Amino acid sequence: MTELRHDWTLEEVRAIHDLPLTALLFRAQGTHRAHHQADAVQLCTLLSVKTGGCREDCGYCSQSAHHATFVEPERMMRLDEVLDAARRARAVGATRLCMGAAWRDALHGPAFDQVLSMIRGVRAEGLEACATLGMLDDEQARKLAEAGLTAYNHNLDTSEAFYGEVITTRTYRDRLDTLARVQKAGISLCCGGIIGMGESLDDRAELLRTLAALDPHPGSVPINALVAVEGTPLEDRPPVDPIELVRMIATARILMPRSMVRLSAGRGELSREAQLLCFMAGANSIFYGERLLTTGNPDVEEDRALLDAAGLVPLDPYASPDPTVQATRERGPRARARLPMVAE
Ligand code: SAM
Ligand code: DTB
Ligand code: SF4
Repeated sequence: MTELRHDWTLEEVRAIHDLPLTALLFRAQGTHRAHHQADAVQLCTLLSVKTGGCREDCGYCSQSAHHATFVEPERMMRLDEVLDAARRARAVGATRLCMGAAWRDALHGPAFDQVLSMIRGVRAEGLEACATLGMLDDEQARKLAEAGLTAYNHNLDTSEAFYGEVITTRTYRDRLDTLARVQKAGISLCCGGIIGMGESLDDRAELLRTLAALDPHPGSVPINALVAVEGTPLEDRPPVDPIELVRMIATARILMPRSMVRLSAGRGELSREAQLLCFMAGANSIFYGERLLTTGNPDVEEDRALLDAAGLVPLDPYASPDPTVQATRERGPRARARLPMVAE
C-alpha cells in the first residue's frame, strides 16, 4: 500500500518549524521561488454537492450525523445546478472546482455515476475538477480518473497519534490506503490537515513529516485552521494564532517544495496582513468564493482586492508543477470555452 519514505526526522521538522520567524519565512520564500511562479495564486472554489448526514464522527465536522449542528442533511445536487455553480466560479476567475460529498466512503451505483457526470461537466466548462468523497476502492479511483478528475482531496488531518482523539469511526491506515489508490489511478493527490484541534506542535510536525513521506508528494497540501462549529466536540477550541498558521505553511513549503500549499479553512478570521504573511511563507492557493462547504469564506471582491494590493495574479489552469495535473489535461473532456480570468 502507500509508500511512506521518511526523508525527515521529527526533530528536523521541529527545528525548521521552530526557527525564528523571519529566518523561517526567508527560507520558505527561497524554496518557493525556486519551484513556483512567485506572483501567482491558484483560485479553487468549493461546492458541497451532498451536504450533511455523514456516518463518520470527525470531531471538527459540521456534517457528521453524530453532532447536532446547524447543518441539515440535503439531497445530492443535480448536474445542472453543479454546472451553474461551475460557470459562476469560472466567471469570477476560479480555475478549479472542488466538489465535496459528506460520505464516509464514496457510494456505488447511480450516486457515483452522478458524480462522474459532474466531473465530466466541470472539465468541459474549462475548469480543473477536484472531488472529495471519502474513502475509495480501486475501481472507483479508476473511474474518477477516466472521467477526467484532476485531483482528489483526502486529508490525513493530524498525526497518527492524535487521530484517535478526533475520529473513531475510521483509522489512519484507512486514510493512507485511499491515498495510495488515488496516486495509483494517476489522479493528483490533494492531502493536508487541520491545526487548532488541541494537537501538540509535535503532532503538527508529525503530520507534515507523514505528508512529506508520501511518494510522490501530494500535488496540493491544504492547511486548514479549525473552524470551530457549534454543536461539534471541538466547538470550544480557541482560535488559531495566525503566526502558528504561518509556521505550519512555511514548514509545509520547505518539506514539499513542488506542492501547491493551500491556505484553506479559517481564512475568514485572518487579517489581510496575516494572509500576506501566509503567502510570504509559500502558500500559493486559496479557496475562493463566499462559501467553503458549509461555513463562510471571504468575499470574491475582498480577495481580488487583496491580490491586487499585493501584486499577485491568479494562476492559470493546469499551471501547477505537479505533472499529474498536467497529464489530466490530456484526459477526459476538452474545454468547451476559453477560460476568462476576470469577472465578466
Ligand atoms: N467526507 C470527505 C472526507 O472526509 O474526506 C470529504 C469532505 S471533508 C469535509 C474534507 C476536509 O475538510 C476534512 O478532511 C477536513 O480536513 C476539512 N474540514 C472539515 N471541517 C472542517 C472544519 N470545521 N475546520 C477546518 N477544516 C475542516
Ligand atoms: C480542505 O482541506 N478543506 C476544505 C476542502 N479540503 C474540502 C473543506 C473545509 C471545510 C470547512 C468547514 C465547512 O465549511 O464545512
Ligand atoms: Fe463525514 Fe468528511 Fe465530515 Fe468526516 S469530514 S464527518 S467523513 S463529511
